[in-house]
Formats: sequence, structure tokens, C-alpha cells
Amino acid sequence: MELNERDITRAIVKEATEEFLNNLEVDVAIAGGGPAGLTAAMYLAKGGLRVVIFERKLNYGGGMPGGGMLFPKVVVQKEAIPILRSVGTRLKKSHEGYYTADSVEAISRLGVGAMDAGARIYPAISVEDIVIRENDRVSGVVINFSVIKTAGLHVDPLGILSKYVIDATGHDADVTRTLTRKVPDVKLDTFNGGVVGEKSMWAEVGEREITRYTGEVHPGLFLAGMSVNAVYGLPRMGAIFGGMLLSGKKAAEMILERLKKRKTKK
Ligand code: 48F
Repeated sequence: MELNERDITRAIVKEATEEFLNNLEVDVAIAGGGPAGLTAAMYLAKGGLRVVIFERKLNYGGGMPGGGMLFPKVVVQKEAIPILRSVGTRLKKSHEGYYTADSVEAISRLGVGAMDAGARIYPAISVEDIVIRENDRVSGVVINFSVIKTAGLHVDPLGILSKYVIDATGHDADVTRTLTRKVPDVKLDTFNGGVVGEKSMWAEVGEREITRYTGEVHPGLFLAGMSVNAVYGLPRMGAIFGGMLLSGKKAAEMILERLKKRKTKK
């Protein structure tokens, strides 16, 4: 086969553009491709929904590949093991009775799991704002290439509509903080109506409470992963990752339930 630069370019631009045009209105837009966002995407897509992840960095993974202080292992409690096993991650029982996984393998397999299920991951695109509709309902995300902000360029973003948005941006809770900035009188479904801020490390409580508080924090906006702890003022937990996976799964199940109900109501 003769290689032609023009045809290579056309193949890339045409394929990418056609696919992007199919994702202008989705069921769920997820900000952040860390363990929570990827797990949520995998279960949502498995449930038949159209899902896109916008990830600020060039590679998905968030804080998982780095394991604990760059020791490339993560600890996972037994409740979350089926999630990792379902994507083929190998687990080892440690002497302490915990399960450990290779951090790079675990996140790679979660990403493949999400893509195999049908989710689309867009790298190096940041969610810089949200689309707001009647009654301040979050109805989509406003996106831009991450490098535009880094370069300090003034370039207007684009909007994507979605039935639900998941803030899976981790410790920053970036999307939820944007909501509180853009809609100053907003009352979130939290203890003080706003973003409380993540507390210091307490693995036991952080891991227990993250799944409990995973859910819709404002109409149209769900939290999954570390953003739950940041918004509700729960402790951080370090390199134990079961809570991130279980939180992503729970957010997906809640949205699937809502959209099923919406369909049956019609
Ligand atoms: O930080 P991150 O891994 O969040 P997570 O999925 O998992 C948290 C753990 O990694 C760890 C922990 C375990 O106990 O505490 O920290 O909740 O992934 C968040 C992803 O969101 C991206 C960011 O680059 C990262 O990959 N992100 C952050 N802000 C934006 C964003 C944004 N505005 N738009 C798009 N992506």
C-alpha cells in the first residue's frame, strides 16, 4: 500500500470529526478519567447509555498509576475486587490480609473496560464550565483543549449537552466548584449547602463514607470518587482505591435507575 500524507490526514480528521459530531448530545458526560470516572463510564456504557469522558491530561488514569508515593501498587478492599477482576486485573493477597494490584495494570484495564463497553475517552480536553438550564439544572459541559488554558490563549469553548454530568475530577471537585462560582446562590445537597473541602487522612472513615455520599449533589450533577470527599468534607484515604471504584459504580447505577424511570414514565 502506498502511503500518502493527505490521505492519512483525511482518515484521522474525518473519523474523529464524525465521531465527535455523534457525541454532541450524550446521556452522561464525565469530567475526569481517573479510577472513579472510568468505572462509572464502564457501568453506564454497559447499561446501554452513551457516555463520554473528558480528561484534562493527555493520559487517563488520574492518581491511580502513581500508586502510593510512586510505589506502583494500590490496595483494594474485598468489596471492590469483583470490579477489578471483571476487567482482568490480577490481585495478590498481602501478608496483612489486604488485596494489592499493580497500579498501572489496574488503571489500564479499567480504561480498556470502559472503552470496550462503548465509552469514549477524549484526552487533553478540560471541562471548564457547565451548561445550565431552567431551575439551574446542570445540562451539559463546556469544554476546551487543555493547552489553550496553559498557553493563556483567549479561545471560546464548545458545549456538549447531557442528561447527567458526573464530577469525577478528584480532589479538586472542579466541576462542582465551578457551579458554586457561576451560580453563587446555589444550594448543594451538602451539610452547608456548599463545597465543604476534603479533610485529612483517615482511611477507614473516608472509604466507608465515600460510597454513602456518592450521588446527585445538585439537579443533573453527580459526584463520584474523591470529589465526593472534597465536596462533603470527608477524610482522604491515600492509596486504597476500593472506594473510588465502588463510588463510580454506584453513581452509574443511580443514573441508570433514573434514566430507566424516565423512560418508563413516558
Ligand atoms: O484524581 P483522580 O484519580 O480522581 P478519582 O478518580 O480517584 C482519586 C484517587 O486517584 C486518589 C485517592 C485514592 O484514595 O485519593 O487521589 O476520584 O482523577 C481525576 C481526573 O480528573 C482530571 C484529572 O486530570 C484526573 O485525571 N480532571 C481534573 N479536573 C478536570 C479533569 C477538568 N476540569 N476537566 C477534565 N478533567
